[in-house]
Amino acid sequence: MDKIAVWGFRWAPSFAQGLVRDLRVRWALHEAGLPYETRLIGVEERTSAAHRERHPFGMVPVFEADGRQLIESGAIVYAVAKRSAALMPEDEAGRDQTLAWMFAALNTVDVPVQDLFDIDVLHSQETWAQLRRPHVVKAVEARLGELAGALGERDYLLGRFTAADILMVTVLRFIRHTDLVEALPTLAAYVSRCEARPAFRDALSEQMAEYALNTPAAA
Ligand SMILES: N[C@@H](CCC(=O)N[C@@H](CS)C(=O)NCC(=O)O)C(=O)O
Repeated sequence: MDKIAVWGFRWAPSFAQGLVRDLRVRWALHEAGLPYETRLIGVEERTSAAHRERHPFGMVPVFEADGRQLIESGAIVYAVAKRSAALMPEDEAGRDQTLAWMFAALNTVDVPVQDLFDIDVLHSQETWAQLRRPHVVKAVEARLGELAGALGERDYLLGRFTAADILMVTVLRFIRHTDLVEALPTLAAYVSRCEARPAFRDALSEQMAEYALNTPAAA
């Protein structure tokens, strides 16, 4: 992969800092040892014609490598992982398992996690949110219990670190405002283990440094 660029937001409010999904792309690139440039846009630019051309839903991240652009953080992390043994085993069975757990992160764990994030962080004052919260907490607890069971005593989802861990951990970070992960010691240790990786720390500190540099005067 040559000339890699990642689109993210120039700045994000504190509740979103460290969650914006270009983080998972940056993390994958650091793990793979692939240098990249960032292209930062203002939140207001996401609906501009220029950005819509890059991303039909007006979101970040967008990824560009070798002159080709890609949307969807899961697909982007997969595209990087396909090219790096650091992110995915080279045998077919290992690749299939990595992809399965990438889908599990984004399609099975993320759904209740995002429900809870919406309730607690985006809509906490709404009556519907307060009414719905107990049901969603139960759904998240059940899913996290199952995830902890599947992880068992392994260090990473597939034993060795893969792209699936990048997606799972960046999904779980969306409920960092709760103690639901901490309630499951093996899962909490897994998240800490992944977040202690130099590639994660580099990716996060780069994203945070850009936000710090671009903090609006009124924030
Ligand atoms: N499924 C998409 C979701 C991307 C997404 O939700 N991006 C957020 C930032 S983390 C965004 O751009 N939000 C702006 C908006 O929804 O208008 C992916 O994983 O790339």
